[in-house]
Amino acid sequence: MNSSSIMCFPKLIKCVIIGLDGTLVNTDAILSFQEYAKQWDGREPLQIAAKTPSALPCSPFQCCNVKALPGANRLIQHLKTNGVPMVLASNSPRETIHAKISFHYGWEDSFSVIIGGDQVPTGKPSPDIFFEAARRLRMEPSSCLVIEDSLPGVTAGKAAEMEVVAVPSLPKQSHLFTAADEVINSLLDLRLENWGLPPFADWVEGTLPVDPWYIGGPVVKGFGRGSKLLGIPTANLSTKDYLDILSEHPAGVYFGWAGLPARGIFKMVMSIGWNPYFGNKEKTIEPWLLHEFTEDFYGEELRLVIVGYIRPERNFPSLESLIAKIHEDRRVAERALDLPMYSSHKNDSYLRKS
Ligand code: ADP
Ligand code: RBF
Ligand code: MG
Repeated sequence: MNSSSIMCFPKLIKCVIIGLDGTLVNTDAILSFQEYAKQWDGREPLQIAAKTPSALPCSPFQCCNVKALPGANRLIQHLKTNGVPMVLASNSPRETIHAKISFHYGWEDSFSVIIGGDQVPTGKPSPDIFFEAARRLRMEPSSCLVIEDSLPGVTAGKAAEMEVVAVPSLPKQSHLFTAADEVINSLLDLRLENWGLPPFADWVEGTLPVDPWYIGGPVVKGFGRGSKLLGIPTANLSTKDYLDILSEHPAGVYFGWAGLPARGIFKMVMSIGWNPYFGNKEKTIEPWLLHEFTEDFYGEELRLVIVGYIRPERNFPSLESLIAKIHEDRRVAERALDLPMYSSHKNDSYLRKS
């Protein structure tokens, strides 16, 4: 479903059912076997489901390392504050779910119901777990919104005749999720109002504040696609020193402050990701410094403080429409960075260090 049809026929969703591994927490880094299941293409449902590693118990060490995905805490807090019932529905055994979420303050109490794979006859992609969730909440399946990162989860949600938002946990997998009602890039892109639920109230003038994060290094050569010719030069940073931090943040368009020790501190808007329009194989970090420079500064140390998120990366029907959108991003970032909540970060000492 595209966003215009969502707008035309607003849904009346009353509760949200969420998966755990890959949707709320990042367990993929630990359970490499999960990669296999996540790439499941729907052709052998039950065989693959039987191998789904989230059904395996995890050791206490592994459970301690289960990190909340971007937007997970925000979503749980928001739904709780607004009194929207939430169910956690995972193929993991109930005990394992408990161990994993016990490290996340307030999660266990936020869910009206938690259902493990050991509490239903058959795990996802069977709809059993979602039927059980609706039954326990006394809701019609059509009033339930499922949020899932994997194909078995989406398949199960649709088999239960629920509305399903897919948030693929592996990059570049969106095209496989045709059964979902909507596919988003990360939980940051969830628009609850499209489903008749209370909207997030933390967007500020088209931007979403994020906990600041920091990257820096020498400016490297990019693809030399002539983005300068397009009027959009981007001072690329190497991704290889930042694989960990990049894996913690969704691809997308962000903004913040950029420091070049010899030149000063500048407003900055950037894309991080695979540039879908160009279909890159490698992730790139592409900051556009919002200042006219008279010369290049390849090799110079560039420091970035990233303070807000604007939108996911997208494909565009033409180069002109991509350029127009990037200019719109520029306007959004320029205006937002004058707000005290963002402008204060201009003084961060990280930007001045050489
Ligand atoms: P590349 O593909 O090598 O990154 P670009 O066409 O994106 O080439 O140009 C980027 C280079 O242009 C930067 O590395 C920097 O040296 C220079 N540059 C000049 N003005 C800017 C600006 N406002 N923002 C970013 N880079 C700029
Ligand atoms: N590339 C895309 O393919 N899709 C995008 O949505 C996109 N958004 C961008 C937003 C900003 C603010 C910037 C600076 C770049 C963006 N790009 C995007 C990357 C652009 O394609 C890239 O900088 C040029 O291709 C040069 O490599
Ligand atoms: Mg560049």
